[in-house]
Amino acid sequence: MPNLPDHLLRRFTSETRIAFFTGAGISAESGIPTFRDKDGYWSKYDPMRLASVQGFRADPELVWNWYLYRREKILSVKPNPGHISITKFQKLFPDSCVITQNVDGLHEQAGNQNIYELHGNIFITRCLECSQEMDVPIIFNPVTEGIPRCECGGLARPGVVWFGESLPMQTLSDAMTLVQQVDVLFTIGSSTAVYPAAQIPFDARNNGAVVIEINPDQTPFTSHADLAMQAPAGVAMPQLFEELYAALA
Ligand code: BV8
Ligand code: ZN
Repeated sequence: MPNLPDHLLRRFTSETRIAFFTGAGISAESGIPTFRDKDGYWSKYDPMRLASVQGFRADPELVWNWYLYRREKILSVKPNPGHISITKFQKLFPDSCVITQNVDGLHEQAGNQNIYELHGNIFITRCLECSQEMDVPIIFNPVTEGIPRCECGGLARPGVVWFGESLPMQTLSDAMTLVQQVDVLFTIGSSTAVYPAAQIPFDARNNGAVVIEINPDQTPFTSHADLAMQAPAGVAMPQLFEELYAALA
């Protein structure tokens, strides 16, 4: 049973401009917990304590322990068929881009190109005060070694965007410009709950793009999608790629 109905399949030619917008769900099949699923991070921890500047200043050791746990978890897994399908898609559509909320670097590890990390990267370490990137080990023990400090005296923090922080302006503006121009946007594994990133599928839709959602659950975007594939990314993406590959061959 093909996933793509004919009227959508016909929208794809070798010139089609495609963007892949992704959230934590695309990494779920690699074994990385999401945030809002029933066993996700936010079901166990308070996001404002672990993913905000205030939370970090209140207890930098707690926050570093969480991020170091996540860094080790990510280092122990690999990209899944969802990430790898994008690499295959990009062989057919070399100008396509990946706009991700994820900080795990799995898109890059899978060989994806033209990646826009809206929320930073968990393996980057920055100074809390001057934001300068710091060249320090990605794994350390905050209790026995203490938290590294910048030359300016500021504490090291993970190079991700926390709640209440603005997104990297150039990355966000480049991504928003691309979204104005795409013909097709796939929104994959995002709860479309966190703004301004969650605006992306809506903007694509408003600009006349075909938007295909891949998510086992419903989201606030589902009713706006041209096609909602309620399946895991690691299952749906390879199927979609095969269908398009056959149609374009
Ligand atoms: C900001 C840290 C302002 C990095 C994270 C209106 C407009 C603008 C802002 C706001 C607004 N209302 C509220 C805000 C504030 C806030 C916000 O949006 N809050 C929400 C909760 C209401 N936004 C912010 O604070 C942002 N900053 O607006 O600043 C500003 C402006 C100028 C100057 C100064 C300040 C910053 C947002 C970034 C927050 N950082 N984390 C990290 O540690 O990772 S948020 C965290 O959630 C992640 O970064 C992630 O990107 C984000 C979204 O989660 P998802 O990726 O969607 O993951 P989630 O678990 O939610 O969902 C997973 C989905 O996958 C589910 O739907 C599930 O069904 C599906 N799934 C599961 N398995 C699979 C699957 N799908 C496919 N296949 C599978 N196998
Ligand atoms: Zn500094």
